[in-house]
Amino acid sequence: MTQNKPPLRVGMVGYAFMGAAHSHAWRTAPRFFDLPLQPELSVLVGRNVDAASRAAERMGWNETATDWREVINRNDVDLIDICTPGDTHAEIAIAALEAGKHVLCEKPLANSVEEAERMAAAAEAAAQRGVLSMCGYSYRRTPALTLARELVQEGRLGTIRHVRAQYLQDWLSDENTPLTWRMDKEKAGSGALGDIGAHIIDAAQWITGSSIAGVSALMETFVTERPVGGDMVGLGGHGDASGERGPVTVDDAAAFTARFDGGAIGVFEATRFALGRKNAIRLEINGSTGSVAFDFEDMNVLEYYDGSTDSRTSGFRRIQVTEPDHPYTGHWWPAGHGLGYEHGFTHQVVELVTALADGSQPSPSFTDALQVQRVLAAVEQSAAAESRWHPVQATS
Ligand code: SOE
Repeated sequence: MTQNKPPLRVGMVGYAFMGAAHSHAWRTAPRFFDLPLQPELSVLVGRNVDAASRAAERMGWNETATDWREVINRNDVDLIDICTPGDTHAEIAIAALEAGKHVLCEKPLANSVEEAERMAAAAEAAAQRGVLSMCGYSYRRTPALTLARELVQEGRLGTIRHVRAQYLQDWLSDENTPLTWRMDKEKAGSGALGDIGAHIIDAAQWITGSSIAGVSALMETFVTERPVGGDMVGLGGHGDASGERGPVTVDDAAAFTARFDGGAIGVFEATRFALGRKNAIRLEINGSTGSVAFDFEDMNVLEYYDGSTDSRTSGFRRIQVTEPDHPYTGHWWPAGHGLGYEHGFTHQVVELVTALADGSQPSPSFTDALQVQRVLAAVEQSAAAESRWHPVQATS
């Protein structure tokens, strides 16, 4: 462990899938990056004492607590890491900021624009007191996507014309996969749209440097009832033996077109029913002088088309984003050895800790995440209105 560095004492609320990923990141970042602060896994917060203690033991936390309200007021905690379902983000984040704690909040920021606006306002007020915050859109920290943003910023793609973005999972394809909090609008805010659509909205806006200015959308819930009794992680599992089924109150899939403020047009798709696609985040961005293409299921590669080369030698190049001078990768393994899903969370910690030490605004900020929340709301409004939907008359 590195000595003589100011500690960053973390209190994390929640310990399911995201809690495990964040814990890994807090443990690992100081071992591979020379951080200005030394993260300490101080307190894991969970309502169930026994389960939280087992999780703390497994994930490397020093102690546990059952009430986040007590932890945000401790003077031996510096940052609150929120890894809970979206219905608790606003209450915890605003209280923590007002208590003077930095905040890392999982995505999406909130379950509504109203909540997100309150969170962004609290974050701006807290920043005036040197209390900073970040929203956990961790896919930005995938080296290949960071490289894509660098290429856009360097002008290598020219004027951006098209954004093609998909986030494809299939863990709900089986109609007997049981209900969990992710299928409950009260807990999750929305389904595929907010859970995974938010990621591609954030990534597309961040890479292009343009914001979505308007959408036309449709959303679908293919399976409207499921067995009760799913597990907390919410990615599958088996229902209880009762045979009882309950309502799905969120979308299974969303698709929308978008206009960007820079003039580009976009096509977005987020679904949990793309049978065979496990965690396929696919982005293709076409510009006037170049294109990039990415698939998270091949996450160490960025495809790049350089429009400036002559037609005899042109074509998409597969860039192995593992060289020492690629984003983040020089801190890990020699070229060609590759990184995984968890590295994005570690890079997220690196960016956050560096910003906190500098006193600079971490990115994405709560205001950045509010913009994503506004796109989510626009998609839901458009899908509900179906105002510009033109039915096509059947021929038979
Ligand atoms: C479930 O769809 C999920 O766990 C998302 O909530 C995460 O944000 C994504 O990284 C993996 O899939």
